[in-house]
This record gives sequence, C-alpha cells and structure tokens, in this order.
Amino acid sequence: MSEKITLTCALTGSIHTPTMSPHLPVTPDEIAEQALAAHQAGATILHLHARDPATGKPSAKTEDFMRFLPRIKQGCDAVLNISTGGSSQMTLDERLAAARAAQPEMCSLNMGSMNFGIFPLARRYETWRHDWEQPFLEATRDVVFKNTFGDIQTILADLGEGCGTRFEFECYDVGHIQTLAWFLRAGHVKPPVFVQFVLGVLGGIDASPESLMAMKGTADRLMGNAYRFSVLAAGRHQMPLGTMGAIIGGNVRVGLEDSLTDGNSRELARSNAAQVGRMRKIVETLGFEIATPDEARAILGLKG
Ligand code: KMH
Ligand code: ZN
Repeated sequence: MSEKITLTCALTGSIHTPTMSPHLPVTPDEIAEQALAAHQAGATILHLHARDPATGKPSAKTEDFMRFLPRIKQGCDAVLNISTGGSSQMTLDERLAAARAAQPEMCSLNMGSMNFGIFPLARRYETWRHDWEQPFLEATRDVVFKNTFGDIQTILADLGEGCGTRFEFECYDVGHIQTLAWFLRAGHVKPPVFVQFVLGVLGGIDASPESLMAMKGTADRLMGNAYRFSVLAAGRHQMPLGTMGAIIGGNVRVGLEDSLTDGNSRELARSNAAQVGRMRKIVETLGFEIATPDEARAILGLKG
C-alpha cells in the first residue's frame, strides 16, 4: 500500500488579480470561507497568502493575514502553510513578517532566484477592476524573484531553527533541487524534506510530463529517500500533471493561486473547493487515499 496523499490547496497567491476571476478569494471573509470549504472538500494543507481587503492587491502585512488566520485555525485542523514567497515585488523582510509573527507549522521556502514572468497576463484583459492590476503584472518584466543562499539561510534559521516551522520547498527548476540537496547534505535541512515541484512558471521549467520526470529523477538521485514530493502545475496543466504526480508516487497541490480554471478547460473554477473536490475524486478513483492533517503531520514530521 502506498503512502497516503497529501492534498494542498493554495487559495489565492499573488499572481491572479480580481479582474481575472470573480471566484478568486481576496477579502478576509472570502479567504476564510474558501479555506474552510477547501478543507471540507479534502485539502490537508492550506497554503496562504494575504490580500489588501479593500483592493485585493497582494499584501505582506501581518494584520491582513490575521484577519483570516485565527478563523481558519478555529474552524478546522488543516495544516496551515504561510507563504514566505509573497510576491516578487516584496522585500524579504516584508515576505517574512507574518510567518515570524504566526510561527506556523509550515511555510513555503523558495529555493532560488529567478525571473518570475506573469506579465503576459497583463495583455489578456481590456478593462481592469482596479488600477493596480495591470502595472503590478507588467512590473514582473524587470523584477527578479530574489531568493539568494543568504535569504534561504535566513528563513531556515528564523523560522526553522527559531520556531520549529517546517517547509514546502518550492523548486521551479532542477537547479533548485540541487540547492536543496546541498542544504540537506550540509545539515541545514532535516528529512523528510517536502519538495514542491513547480511546473509552468515563465522563467522556470515548463509544465510537461518530461519535465516532471526530470525533476523527480534529479531529486531521487540527489536526495534518495530523504524526501517526499508534491506537484504544482500552473494553469490548465494543473489537473493532468497533478494526477501524474500522484501516479508516480507524489502528493498534489491545487487551488486558485496556481490555476483559475476548472480541469483543463477554459471554464473558470467556481471555488478552491471545486478544484480540491475534482482532484480528490481523481486520486480516489485511481485507488489512492487522501491523508488527514494528522497523518500528514506524521508523514512530514510537523510540530503540530
Ligand atoms: N505561486 C507559486 C507558483 C510561495 O508562495 O512561496 C509558488 C508559491 C510561492 O506558492
Ligand atoms: Zn504561494
């Protein structure tokens, strides 16, 4: 019997903007309600970013996280995972503020600097609900998503050693896996290492079966059985490559942060819970079981 599957739901992120989907949760009520519904639908881990409640713009403010975090914590026992990636337009200190305050059991940790090109989305819409949206997207033409070795060490020290937080290690290319394996060999990261293979971000590896196998092959070679992986594929690749991830022994991440559409169609997903429910149905039909939050805590060595 294979290990149970951990299903992560990434609720809102900092890529998609309110114009792109009326279903993207941006107010504290929407984020809390969709998080609880996603958990009800089967999500084990909830990956969280904050938004400015008035405009829906990605926010790094601790107070914006605190508008929904306590409600989610009270309402369910899902593993709460706070982003330390924020957006490429935030400083490292801004990105870390909420996680330093909340000291959650899990945070994301991005394993390398890169171009993070979401600017093509800026041309897809003729009118925008908010003035900030198009310039925010366009700015990524000339911004580096900065995650230096020093930044990674700061996050490991402050949140890992300092707070007992464990990580969703976001790897957008094979070189990021090499960096992670180096931190593992150096003893700065302890197994089991939870790696998120991120496929399909412009600036990172593409979303294809071949690239997923290249990521897994590299991780197998460099980290052996010291790691578990999950698959996040952007846009319409979300469901097919997530399914492939489960079939080849991994876990899966879905959610409106990564794709606004339903399945691999052009229809907008009605909610995060709809994507979670769809992925749950797929993996259960294939004979896999979804881990409960406590089972995931045991598998991933979380502090609980
Ligand atoms: N937006 C995803 C491609 C983070 O929050 O640290 C990756 C992500 C990064 O979730
Ligand atoms: Zn994120």
